Amino acid sequence: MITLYGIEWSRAKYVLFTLTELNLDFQHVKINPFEEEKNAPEYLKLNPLGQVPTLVDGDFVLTEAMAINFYLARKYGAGKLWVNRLEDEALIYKWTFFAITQMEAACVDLILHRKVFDEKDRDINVVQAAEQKLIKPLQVLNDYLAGKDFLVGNQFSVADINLAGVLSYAQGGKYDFSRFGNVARFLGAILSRPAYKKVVGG
Ligand SMILES: N[C@@H](CCC(=O)N[C@@H](CS)C(=O)NCC(=O)O)C(=O)O
Repeated sequence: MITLYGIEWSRAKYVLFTLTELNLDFQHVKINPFEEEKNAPEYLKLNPLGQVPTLVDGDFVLTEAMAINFYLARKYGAGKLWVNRLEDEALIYKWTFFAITQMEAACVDLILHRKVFDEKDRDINVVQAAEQKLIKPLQVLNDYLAGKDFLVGNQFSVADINLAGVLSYAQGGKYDFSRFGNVARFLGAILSRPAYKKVVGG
């Protein structure tokens, strides 16, 4: 039995995207990270940081969204979301770490300060700094995606889920991707997949 904790607009969405692509049966406990339920003693036993997402698969408990996605893709997604060559596996790690270390914080800032927070709590300086921070990695990504539909091995993989999931926060934060045409094309294609639309209710 698989259980996933975390509401769909949180980072749990990366994992929900993977679970849905793999057509796995799972129980979804929609913990809202802005509510105190994240600090309930029973939940803190699973995730001592009081954060989402958390995956429970049988008696195995795993936190950290990207680690969860690697685990699910390897365990249930051979030939679908995982790859065979060691070099391609390394590229899955590379693009996932690129997404979370170079871009995720800025993407989250954009959606918080352009959409989620009340108007009075939004900070234009944070928005501008986030937009600035994204330029270099998006240029690198844009160059890499020239002539490519997917990040790794010419096939859809968990790397596409992870990186597009991160950029979905910038998209939700009204980031204008038009000057990064390859990224815009890639993002449009990955976030149009039926599994993603099912997760976000589109
Ligand atoms: N590195 C963690 C970050 C998890 C995280 O920060 N989740 C947010 C929601 S998107 C959260 O639970 N925030 C509540 C808090 O930090 O108290 C992961 O990727 O799983």
